[in-house]
Amino acid sequence: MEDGLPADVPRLTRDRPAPPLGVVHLGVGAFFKAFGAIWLEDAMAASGGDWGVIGVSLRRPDERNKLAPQDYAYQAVELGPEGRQVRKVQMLRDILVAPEDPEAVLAVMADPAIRIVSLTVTEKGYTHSPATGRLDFAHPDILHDLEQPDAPRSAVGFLVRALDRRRRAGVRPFTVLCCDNLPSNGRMLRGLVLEFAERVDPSLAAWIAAEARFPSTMVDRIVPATTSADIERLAKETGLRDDGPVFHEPFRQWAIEDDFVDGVRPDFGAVGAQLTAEVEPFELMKLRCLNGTHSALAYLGYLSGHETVAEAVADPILASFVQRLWRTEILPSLIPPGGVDIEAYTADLLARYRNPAIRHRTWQIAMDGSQKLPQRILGTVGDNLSAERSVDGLATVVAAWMRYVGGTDEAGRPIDVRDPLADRLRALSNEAEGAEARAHALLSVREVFPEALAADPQFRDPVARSLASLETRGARFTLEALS
Ligand code: CS2
Repeated sequence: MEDGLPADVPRLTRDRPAPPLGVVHLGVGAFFKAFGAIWLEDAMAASGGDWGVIGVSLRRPDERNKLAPQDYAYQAVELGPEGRQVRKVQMLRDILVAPEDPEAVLAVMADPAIRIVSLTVTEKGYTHSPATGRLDFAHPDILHDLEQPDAPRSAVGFLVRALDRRRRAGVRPFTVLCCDNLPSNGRMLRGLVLEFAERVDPSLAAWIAAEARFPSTMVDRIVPATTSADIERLAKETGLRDDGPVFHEPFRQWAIEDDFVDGVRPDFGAVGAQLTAEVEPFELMKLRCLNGTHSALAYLGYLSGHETVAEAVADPILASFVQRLWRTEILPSLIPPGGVDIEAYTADLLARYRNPAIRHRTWQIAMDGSQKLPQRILGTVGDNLSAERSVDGLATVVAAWMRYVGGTDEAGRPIDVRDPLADRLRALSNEAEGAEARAHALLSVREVFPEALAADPQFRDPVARSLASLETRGARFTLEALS
């Protein structure tokens, strides 16, 4: 067999039916399966409610194809430093593949039983400009969705058209629960939905603005992509075939703005989620401390020849660089949420990165950098420049991203750069003569760098200097010279 499992290994099955429907989740993938689905299952076990999930894949059928033969049950494996714990998750009732049947997706989103539509569609799934947070009306999916009311492709298109159906049918709107790593994610998504709805029908936009709810959230759990080796090993341990398991760290944190349509929501608070009036301090802390250093380790770790985050932080040069970033550039930019000991928070992050059971590839985190840099790195840079603090470390991260998207590693091997702007970034990088011109060419990409930031010599010069050093002397030497 292709995956190396003997044909007679029995398949994982359900031991109970999925709960009655309450949620549609857009973007079923490893993160939702290891995070949202588990919180929902725990909240129902604690306090009841009908929160069964219909998953939607907006692009590919893979997840449905893996889970359908096992009736949408799968295992979630917690990888602690001291061992593994396997749990069966049984919240999914079905997975719809949007391009196969967009009408079925709209119909279920319009069903009055659905009270929440949650999303993990990754940064690029919001069809917005990462630098401005506004909807990209030139995006092909948005152009398509404005023309085709009954067959959307984008998450924003589905949300607006489904809300429109509910309004026409006299049904209350659902709560839109954004679970991606974007700043003020609910508020931002509300803005995108309203921009689109305004083009469709201003009275629809007014109804959504008044009646729908878009709580912001901070989500946190490290969930690397599942590999076929993970699947085989699990089958050997359990004696069961499961084509869709997920592997995750023990840690989880979910801070949610407590603002749901008619106050109706699962009892997340009973199982440890933080329901608060203000999520922004949690989001900024997590995006800048965790995702910011994750991206730093992704680019500088990859260029230094490290395959995983755990390997990268085992390299003393990278570990001290990350600690320096926190101490001198990231923490000074933050006002931590009340009661949080930020030093302890970053010490815990380092311990999480070191977890030897987690193989989180630097290449995976390096993906889609053009969509990630603004909220992970550039916001911090902007705050530090306003306060006249140094940005040398973060400028080195930006330069490492530039070095990476050029598409060739330090040994001259090609890098498989995955990014919606990959072709343009590579062309800009290759056409420029010399590191300074290359840095300036990439700083002109307006989806990523706002004009004022790109023009500021306090940022532009260290970026160009670091890129020159990365190109001539390499990542490890550049970091050593910084400290
Ligand atoms: C990572 C995140 O892939 C990435 O870009 O930085 O997925 C990270 O693992 C999660 O946000 C942790 O909560």
